[in-house]
Amino acid sequence: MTPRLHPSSLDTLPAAVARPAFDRYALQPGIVHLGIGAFMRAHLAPITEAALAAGDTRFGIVGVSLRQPDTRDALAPQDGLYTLAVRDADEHGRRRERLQVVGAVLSVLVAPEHPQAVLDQIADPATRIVSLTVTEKGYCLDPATGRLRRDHPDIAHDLVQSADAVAPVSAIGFLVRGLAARRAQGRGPVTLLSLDNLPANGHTLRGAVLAFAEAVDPSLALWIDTHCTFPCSMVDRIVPRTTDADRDAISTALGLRDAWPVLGESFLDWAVEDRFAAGRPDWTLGGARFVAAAEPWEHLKLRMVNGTHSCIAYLSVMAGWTTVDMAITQPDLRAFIEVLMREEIEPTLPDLPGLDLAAYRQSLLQRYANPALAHRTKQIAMDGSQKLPQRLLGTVRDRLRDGSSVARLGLAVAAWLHFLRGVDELGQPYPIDDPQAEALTALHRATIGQRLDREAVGAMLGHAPVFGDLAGRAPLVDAVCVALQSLALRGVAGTLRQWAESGEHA
Ligand code: CS2
Repeated sequence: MTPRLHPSSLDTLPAAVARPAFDRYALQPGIVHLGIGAFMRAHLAPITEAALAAGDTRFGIVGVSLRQPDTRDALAPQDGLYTLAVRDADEHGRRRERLQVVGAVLSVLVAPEHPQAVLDQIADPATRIVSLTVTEKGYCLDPATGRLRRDHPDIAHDLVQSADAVAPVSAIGFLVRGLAARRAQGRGPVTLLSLDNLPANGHTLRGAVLAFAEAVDPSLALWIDTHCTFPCSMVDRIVPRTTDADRDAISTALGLRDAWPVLGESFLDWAVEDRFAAGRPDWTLGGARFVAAAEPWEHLKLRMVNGTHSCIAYLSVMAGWTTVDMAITQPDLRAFIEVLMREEIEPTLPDLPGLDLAAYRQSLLQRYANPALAHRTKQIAMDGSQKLPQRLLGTVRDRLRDGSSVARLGLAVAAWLHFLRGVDELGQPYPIDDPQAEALTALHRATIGQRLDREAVGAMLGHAPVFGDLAGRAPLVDAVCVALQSLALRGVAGTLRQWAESGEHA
């Protein structure tokens, strides 16, 4: 049997595999990370690794899983070690892979099993940063307004907990209860760092944390506001879900069994505001950038990368294109996405001195075409209700404000609505993986599932938790209605063909 990846087996790795270049046992646990999934393990951890390798021992990472024990179960026998496989393709489409064993993660806590251990870790004097990748829905916000939903079941549960019997379930609940313990124990300041795809993610996190704290104890909210910082940041790296075939192939390449390696493209951009209450690693050593304001970069990335990603995902799931690279090799889809960026998204972007948007657009199309990633379109399609507002609807709002066309954005929104019918164009059913799935499916069935007219589309767009003030905006209703009718009549490929033939791509 292949031996397990473990600190004691590192010497047997092939020479080409990078490995921790520091004494892991000398590290302090300076970062507590909530939501230790593949995304974080493919950016924050390897970027921090570079600073640890340069001799900063303050920032070992304690990961927290808020729900499942699976990451802990995979990583504990490996003493926290795992492999990052950075995958690209050469000009012939052949996969190129660089393997790195990452040692920055010291341990993984499973919150439902040991909630007190998570709170203690947040309160620990060694903790300087609490970071989060809990996905959009993990913040329990109203997607349309970005405010904390006090009626969200997890938040409602965490708010009624009494101080002496605390077992929160939400990320916000853990943060605030952990900070309360920090204050009670007289510990110092700490930085709360969101790494999720949310607009102004630091401000959004701050708003949610303070709203929760205010409801528990206004003096705690004041303490948090005085002792904590919430830098905004933008992270960009495509991280497809690891498959069993990836596990096997990477384990074979290592000569050691890794139960949960992670994958990523070679592209990596992390722009983070330099506002840290208790120090931070020199993340520039791992390729990060410190910026005065991350918001313009978030704007760029959410609209260009995530907006087009979601558009590709919904069209592709319907058409049966299973991966992003497969989708983007369809000439009509590629042309549509390119023009969507150029004509409807880019004009809404803030000024980013030094950024060549045309080059950014081309490099993005190239990243999507990376065949070594095999990024599943269904993975991106999940949680649309939480993603659409910041990815597509902000762009729609900006364009409607100055009377510009939203025809292509309308097709992107229509693609999501079309996808909500739960069956692709080949007749294959699929589940809608979305916290609002039930309400959305019911609304779909009662409206556009019956007939595709302006009234039905208007009713669908009246779903306030997603569309907010866009409900009833005639130009959007019109654009979505035309696009939905075309998708129903011609299908995805036929609709994209028509766009191409109409000459609008010129
Ligand atoms: C994707 C993102 O799954 C999704 O919704 O759009 O995870 C995307 O791959 C990353 O944000 C890229 O930086």
